[in-house]
Amino acid sequence: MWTVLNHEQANSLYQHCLKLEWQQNQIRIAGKTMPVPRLECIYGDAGCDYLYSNSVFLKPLTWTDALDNLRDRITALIGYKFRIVIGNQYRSAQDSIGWHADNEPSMGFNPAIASISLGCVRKFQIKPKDGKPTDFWLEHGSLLVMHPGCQSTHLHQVPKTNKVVSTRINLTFRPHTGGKR
Ligand SMILES: O=C(O)CCC(=O)C(=O)O
Repeated sequence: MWTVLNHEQANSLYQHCLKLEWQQNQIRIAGKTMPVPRLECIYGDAGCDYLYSNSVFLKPLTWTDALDNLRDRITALIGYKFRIVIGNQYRSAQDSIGWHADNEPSMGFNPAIASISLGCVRKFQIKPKDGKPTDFWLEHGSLLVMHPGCQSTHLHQVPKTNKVVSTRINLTFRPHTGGKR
């Protein structure tokens, strides 16, 4: 994890992101439909539809200039190319994402995923599938990269917290191959 946006750049991107088209999606788990415990949005290249957990279907909106510029900047830094960005907005301590791997077939085999954090610092945990978690505190303007292979061997989450928190926004830049390996 490293800081890629200075405070001013991170503040301005955070303000931009607050105005994105956030949705309250519903997810189906073990036969029950419930609200996803965070808001989500998706921007990306035309046709890069995204389905996760076999129940949440996301259709990308056209890139905003700020998100497209950020995509180019991340690619220049780390070399990986991205076709969509999924936003997560954690409004409160109860908003979260449980243990999972980002292994949807639409991203192809062994995707690289780049994750930008904005706003309140929250704990991000990553662990080998049968191992112990490592904690990262993802700061305003930071970039975390999950390299190819990570989604096959590891799970990650942002747990609920007892701390007093304000809004956090996360942007995950992802490839999209339409299911081709
Ligand atoms: O909010 C984060 O840092 C993680 C988001 C995440 O795990 C995901 O979008 O799959």
